[in-house]
Amino acid sequence: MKLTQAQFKQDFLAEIKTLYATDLSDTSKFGQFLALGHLVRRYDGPNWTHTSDQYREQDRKQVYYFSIEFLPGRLLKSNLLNLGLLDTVRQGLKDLGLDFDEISTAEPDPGLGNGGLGRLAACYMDSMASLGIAGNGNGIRYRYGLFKQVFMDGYQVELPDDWLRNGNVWEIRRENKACLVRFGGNVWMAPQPDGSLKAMYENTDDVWAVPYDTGLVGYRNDVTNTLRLWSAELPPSADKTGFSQARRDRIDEITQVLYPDDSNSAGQALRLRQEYFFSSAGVQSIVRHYGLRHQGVKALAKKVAIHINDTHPTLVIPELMRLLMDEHHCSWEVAWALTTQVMSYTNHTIMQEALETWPIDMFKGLLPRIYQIVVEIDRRYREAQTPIFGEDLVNRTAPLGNGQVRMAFLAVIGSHSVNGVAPLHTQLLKEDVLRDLYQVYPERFNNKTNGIATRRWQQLANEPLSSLIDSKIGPTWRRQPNQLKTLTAYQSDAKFLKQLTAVKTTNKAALGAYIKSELGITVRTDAIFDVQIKRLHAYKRQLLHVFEIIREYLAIKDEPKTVTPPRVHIFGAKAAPSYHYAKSIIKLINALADLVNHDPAIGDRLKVAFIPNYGVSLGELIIPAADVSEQISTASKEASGTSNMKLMANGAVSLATLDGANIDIIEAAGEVNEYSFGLTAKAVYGYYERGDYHAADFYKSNPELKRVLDTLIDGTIPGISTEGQEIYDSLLRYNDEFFVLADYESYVQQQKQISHDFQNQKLWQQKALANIAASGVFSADLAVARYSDDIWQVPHTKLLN
Ligand code: NTF
Repeated sequence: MKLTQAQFKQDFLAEIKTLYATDLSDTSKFGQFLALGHLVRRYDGPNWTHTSDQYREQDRKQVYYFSIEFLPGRLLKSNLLNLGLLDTVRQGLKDLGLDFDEISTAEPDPGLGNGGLGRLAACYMDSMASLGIAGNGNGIRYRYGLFKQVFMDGYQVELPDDWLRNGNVWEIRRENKACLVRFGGNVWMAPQPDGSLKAMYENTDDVWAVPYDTGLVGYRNDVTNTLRLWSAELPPSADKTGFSQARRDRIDEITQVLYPDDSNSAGQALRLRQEYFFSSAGVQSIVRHYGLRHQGVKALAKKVAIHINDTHPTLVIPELMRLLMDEHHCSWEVAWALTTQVMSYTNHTIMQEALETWPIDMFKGLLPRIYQIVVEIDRRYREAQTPIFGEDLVNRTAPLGNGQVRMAFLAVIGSHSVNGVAPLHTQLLKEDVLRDLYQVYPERFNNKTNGIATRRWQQLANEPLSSLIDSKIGPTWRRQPNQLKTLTAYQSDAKFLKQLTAVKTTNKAALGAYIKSELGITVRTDAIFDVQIKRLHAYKRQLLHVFEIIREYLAIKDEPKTVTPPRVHIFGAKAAPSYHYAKSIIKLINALADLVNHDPAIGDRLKVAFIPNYGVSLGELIIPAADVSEQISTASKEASGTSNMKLMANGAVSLATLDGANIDIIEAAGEVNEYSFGLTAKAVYGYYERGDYHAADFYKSNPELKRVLDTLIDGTIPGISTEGQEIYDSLLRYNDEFFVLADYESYVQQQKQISHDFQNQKLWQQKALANIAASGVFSADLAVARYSDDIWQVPHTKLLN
């Protein structure tokens, strides 16, 4: 949109007056942020209204992306960027004596996701808006986000993440769009005079689902889509009938807090209630919209695509069946045909414990009508498939089995498309995790490699790099990220490579200042910034990284005269509160950091910075400063990874196992520009099949590894007597489930190579540049365009290849 600086300043000052009845000088940073937020809402208002109107008038097919997590990050700066107002506002504020960055960082970070899954959902929403796709997000408005992480004595302590404390300037409460979600009670089908059956309910526990809408601004295209998050409240009828405090608590609980686990979904009834709550409310609002508009819902599949982001929203399948049959009088056959055409499902992990299942008794008690429908889906599936695939396979794959409702199976059976998130992951779904269902529905399986929103992860997070890129290849890449590949032409441009180093140094200084203020650690900007940022999980193997730090520490102590480039090892990771082992590793890292950072013999050659409370905003600070991107999961375990792509796009080289999308990154940037190591997925599966992995052999045969491991229990690292022993035992007594010891040697080899190569800055920056140039293929825009073409069948702005 067009806005002059003068107009902006006038609007901003007026907004301050309206909101606070005082002068600018009397307002806080947060107050200024809020005023800006209101202003942006006003500037974007016409686009948002216009977009919704257009979708309705043109009767466009719409995508509804259902996800139990969304991690959008701060919105002020990204909305300004996308509206094309960032420079005007920044300059205008400067004229008023204000600093935009200080104001924008006063915005709280919505902590409404655990990690990759939620952030991916946010990146895809951004891309849908930017590609002009009629896309809607559907999720939960958690009162409290994932916990705020602090360290006390090196241990993780979880504090409430009260992100809504000061309200949320971006959302609109739309009570007129609320709907009722029913739990429990009894249900029966009563014959009607016209011969149909009507679902009758009694003694249900009713919850009022109230939507809060947030505008998702597309990149300079006048499109603003909607993210709809549902909040659980007492139904208005409670005013008349009265209610108990217990009932109110039971309702409040549903949207009170985000479940803090990602890969382990413990079978808790509350989680199931959350899942049905937002699935039901979302599907009800879709059907209401189309039911009203089309006088019936027969055309639904032409107008609606519902995407199931991991298994959590799988109940959209029986819920849509329920609405079509019970409220819109469709036959089972018609309802089922519509449902499977509308639904598509993405799987995000092969970790067995994350394939959600619910005990039938719990499920039946909470969702009696939905259970009846699942029983019928199960019955029909068995009836249709047993003659073809035999009883054994059908028993293994039916929605109901072993006393459980199996959500992933239900999702596959009720969708027309099932995708994994990187080629290796999709292959493993076909060969292992969902092998049997792949026999039944081979045509449904496809791969959609993940992508990242380059606007946030390059343009917003790394302005110095973005300007440098503009100066070389012009700004087209900002809309067409694939154009970054034209940067390859500058591989031998010595001046440009130096400028890249300078950009990196600037970003390292910014991160260094944060590390200094938060942790009191001084880091050198000429050090290698070696970064591992992701949830703390055994399979992600932060432990392997720890072993390298111990090795480096011992090496400096042994041979203080040997010259190696200084290193800063940077971690960001939250552990699920109930994940004891992961928390022990946090303690280990902090204890090691204490030892290393304070050892005068080490000086500034080696530093360890575990930055607490990692999230989107910290990612924006850390990623642009990284030299090395640690992507070191046990091959086969990381479905894709997305921090690998963000780090690559900011010129970090990957130190990576052949896992998830690492494989594709290595292929895209070229093997010589990354550092790969370790067992392949095939080798890991080989160990499983033969059952001949003996971790102790590696310990016995490698004296350096033995020495490193022994520091866990010999007092070298103070303060970890129980944690050290526990970790040591996990490796040697319980045989190292994630093959840390098997990969140690090749990992260390590559770390040494990195130290060697980093000293040749020209060579290093060539690798960095190769990564940036190849990163465009991992843009979320391209990924979302593929979903649109292959799965959702909706039009979008064309992208260059
Ligand atoms: C995560 N899965 C995977 O662990 C990552 O590899 C992947 O990049 C992201 O999804 C996005 O696809 C989950 O968070 C979950 F919940 F499935 F475990």
